[in-house]
Amino acid sequence: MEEMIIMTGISFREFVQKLDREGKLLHAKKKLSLKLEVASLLHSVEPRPLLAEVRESEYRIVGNLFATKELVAECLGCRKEELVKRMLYAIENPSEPKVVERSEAPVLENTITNVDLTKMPIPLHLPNDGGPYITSGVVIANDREYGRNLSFHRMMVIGKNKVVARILPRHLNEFINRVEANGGELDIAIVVGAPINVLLAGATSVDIGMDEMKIANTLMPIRTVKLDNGIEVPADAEFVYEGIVTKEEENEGPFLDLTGTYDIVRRQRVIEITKIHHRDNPIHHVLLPGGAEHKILMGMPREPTIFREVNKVTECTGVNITQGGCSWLHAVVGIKKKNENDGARAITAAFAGHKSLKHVVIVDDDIDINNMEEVEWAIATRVQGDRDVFIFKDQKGSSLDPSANPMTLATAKIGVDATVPLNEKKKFKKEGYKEINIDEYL
Ligand SMILES: Cc1cc2nc3c(=O)[nH]c(=O)nc-3n(C[C@H](O)[C@H](O)[C@H](O)COP(=O)(O)O)c2cc1C
Ligand SMILES: [Mn+2]
Repeated sequence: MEEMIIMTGISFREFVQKLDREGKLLHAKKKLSLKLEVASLLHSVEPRPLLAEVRESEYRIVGNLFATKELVAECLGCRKEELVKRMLYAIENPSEPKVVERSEAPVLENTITNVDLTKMPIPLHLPNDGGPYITSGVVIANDREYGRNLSFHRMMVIGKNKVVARILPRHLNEFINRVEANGGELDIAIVVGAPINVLLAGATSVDIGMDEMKIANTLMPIRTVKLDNGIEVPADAEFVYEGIVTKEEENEGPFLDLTGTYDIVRRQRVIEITKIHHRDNPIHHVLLPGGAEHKILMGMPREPTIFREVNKVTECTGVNITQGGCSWLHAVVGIKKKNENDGARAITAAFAGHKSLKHVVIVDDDIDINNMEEVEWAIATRVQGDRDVFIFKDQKGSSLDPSANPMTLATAKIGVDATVPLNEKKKFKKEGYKEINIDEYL
């Protein structure tokens, strides 16, 4: 594959300004309340990006900034169709970001040491939510052996300098356990208003010990700056919260998540926020829970990992994590079938490429994986249930799936092989009528 290197990355702020120049950024004409109004307006204008001032904070908010793949592609300076390959290239070719001096880092233009989260533009999204939530925060943490890790964690504000964070048993959780086993506490930095490469890398699942910031840097070059706690953060971010993961636990939730249904309340770790750094005139990034932007950031980074696994067993032509499947539970995978069992092998590989995937449909490359009517047509005309549907019982599923067991995550998974048997290609060809100029006839 050809090398894909761009020299300069675009910061969160520069992208907001670019969209504004192009007339693609909506401006709310009056100040919004953080209580429900911000969320309601973001929802109403989806997927158009919106900038607004808020009543309860001096800082502005922006949302729906990356609510479509087109917006993501525009920010990365590529075509929508190139995104999966761009991300795969970044995963396979991580590179070291440039570290700059503090004086060169806009994010350090201002530092608040007397933290008061009630003054921050953190919205209450729905009346039944457990509290206001930071939704766009990418947590950066260091481990002595594993190095750096990036991951998203929603955070519910529970005090002036305290949040309770949803931390699934993945890498950050492992870092916490490791430092606590040695009697320490984990320092973290939470980035809000992170550039698109950091957002995508933060949502990418790679092996522990792989530094997602290096993936971000290959996706688009980034400058970082070192904080007092030793953590390097994007130098051009809007906000960075410094924090410590305490041993205290509190109720986290209820929270309306990706699926549009309520996630349960759980005992989760409390994070103490010790400092807030921000650029001049900063903009807080709001990721509307269950909204289009949330879906894009969740689903997109799973497409390259599925692509990679499927490509190991047969030629993969594309992956679509579908919006209707909450951009998490469903995928359509295109293959160039060469062996009769390629469809079945692709199903197993797709599940390996995204552990939370529940249903997957494999199609031939004559089907447009982004057109769900075509995918359904393939299921309708090419599938025999007793031959092509594979059911896997008692699998580990997603904590976001309300139909899975919320404690054990037990779920069934289904793979549908909607590809055509190799020797019957002709029978399944989609025939078309001849194009005609109707003006000659009517
Ligand atoms: C918008 C968004 C919100 C997320 N919220 C959470 C969360 O609250 N808790 C969590 O554990 N993972 C959350 N994730 C998923 C993790 O970021 C993702 O699984 C990541 O790969 C974990 O990093 P790790 O592989 O380094 O552990 C979220 C992802 C996105 C894109
Ligand atoms: Mn990781």
